[in-house]
Amino acid sequence: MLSFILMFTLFFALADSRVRTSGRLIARPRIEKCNARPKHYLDKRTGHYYFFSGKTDYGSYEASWLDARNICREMCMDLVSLETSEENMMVEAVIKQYEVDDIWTSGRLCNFHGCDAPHLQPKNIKGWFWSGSGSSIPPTNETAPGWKDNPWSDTGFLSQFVSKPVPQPDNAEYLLQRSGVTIEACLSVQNNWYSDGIEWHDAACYRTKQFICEDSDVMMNFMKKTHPNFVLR
Ligand SMILES: [Ca+2]
Ligand SMILES: [Ca+2]
Repeated sequence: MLSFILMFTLFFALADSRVRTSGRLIARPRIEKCNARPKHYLDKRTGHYYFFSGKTDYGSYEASWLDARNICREMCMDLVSLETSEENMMVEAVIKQYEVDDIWTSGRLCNFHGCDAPHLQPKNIKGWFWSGSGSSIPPTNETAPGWKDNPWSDTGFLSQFVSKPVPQPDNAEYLLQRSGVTIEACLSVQNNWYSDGIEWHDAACYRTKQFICEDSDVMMNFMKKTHPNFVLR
């Protein structure tokens, strides 16, 4: 159901470039950018290429979550969706190798119109999904099948205020300063901010980070439909 809602939303977003999220445009893919996209890593099982922004002309540039998504989407990609522990290990290796503080993934809290379905409750546990692929993220308080442990950090910013660790997602920024933009609705992979290693954290989407893009089947299919002679390289 969630993926249907997402596909539906995406269809109209693509069909009408005036559709806005968070007050800004959703970018359409562009042929020349798709074919010139950087290819740093390949997942042989899916044929998906990935790139890390810090290894490109973007250098140390950091983008908000939506801006980072749009950069990826213009290249027939999207922010990385970590459906498998292999992909997660690849991201961990990149963060380690380049000593990155944190990166954006496509992970998103379903906290907008159409997210009231019972199977998405409670939202902080069952309401997360990969906006890049449309698939849901396993419950945040469990270790998913095929994973060696739960990738969400078991601690974070709020832990200092109470006597026990407060696991992620904790919506900390919103709890400390309630406003429309401080909701921690986007998923970043952070490098040892709380002596917790390289782990998943919910973070406010306006914050700027480096990012990893992954080939998007949705973007590529859109290009094939709208440009029948398009051959992606
Ligand atoms: Ca993926
Ligand atoms: Ca958090």
